[in-house]
Amino acid sequence: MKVLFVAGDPKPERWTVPIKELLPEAEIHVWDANGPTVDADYAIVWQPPAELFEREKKLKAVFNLGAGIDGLLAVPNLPPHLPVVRLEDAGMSVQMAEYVLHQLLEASRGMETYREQQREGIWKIHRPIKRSEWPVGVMGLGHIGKRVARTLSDLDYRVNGWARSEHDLEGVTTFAGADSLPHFLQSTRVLVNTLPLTEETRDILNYTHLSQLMPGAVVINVGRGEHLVEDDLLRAIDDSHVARASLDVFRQEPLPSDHPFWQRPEITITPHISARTLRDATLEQITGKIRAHHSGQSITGIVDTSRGY
Ligand code: OXD
Repeated sequence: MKVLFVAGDPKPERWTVPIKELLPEAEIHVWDANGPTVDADYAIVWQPPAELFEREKKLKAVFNLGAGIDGLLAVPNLPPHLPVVRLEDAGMSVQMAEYVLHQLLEASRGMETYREQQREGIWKIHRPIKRSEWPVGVMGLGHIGKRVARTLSDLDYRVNGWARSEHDLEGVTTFAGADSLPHFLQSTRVLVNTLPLTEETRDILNYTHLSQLMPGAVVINVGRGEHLVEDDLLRAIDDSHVARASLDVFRQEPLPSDHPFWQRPEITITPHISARTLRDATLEQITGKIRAHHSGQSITGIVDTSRGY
């Protein structure tokens, strides 16, 4: 069996050495744009070049080194029937839950105010949090969205969840489909986006939707930059409808240094770190699936490419 590693890591041996340890029966190759065709059986990829699919015609499946497969599905020449396998959790959802909780607490516990007071040497206690004033709405109820929703609901926040299809989640009020979106938004003050990027969800965080949130809204985007209409967020902040936003993903990454978001005190920017790919857990999962697939067993995480996730 031949496995091809295709990710722009300047030190690919950080990946290929553990892959070989986990899959000693395989021949491991690193993608070389100028090198020969490998005739690989499996490719492990992150944002691969289009030439991969022009050259490697014997692939039996392609494994994505991330949860979001929008980048991979956008590659021209991706053969329509090639199974695409996304990363399933592999330590990501717990990181996402931590990130969202941190951003929520910054707002709901007024942490910035206490930091400002410290700078001025002021000891002043503000009124305690009323959880009823901070209903959270999680968009997307996959592995990540569910973990976020469960974490916040365990801390007694009121949590709504919205997804394309029906979900049943203890402690979470769930909404399904486009018709229920207004009701979901109107019941939500802290909007957390964990949706996959598809043609249906692109631009979903737009002014029409943001302005339906409860007043003093907080927007936490850990999905994709293309979910958010950037000017619409600035407009909703200028209207004082959205009080703050925590953004981990952007239409252009790295975020250009002259982007208006940098100058806005209401916006917290992080450089796409809300959930890092954890190498050990990721490779254990992917190599386990390669071995299973190679021996004819069924595997989970195969993307429905017509649905886009
Ligand atoms: C992912 C990401 O999709 O890191 O996993 O963005």
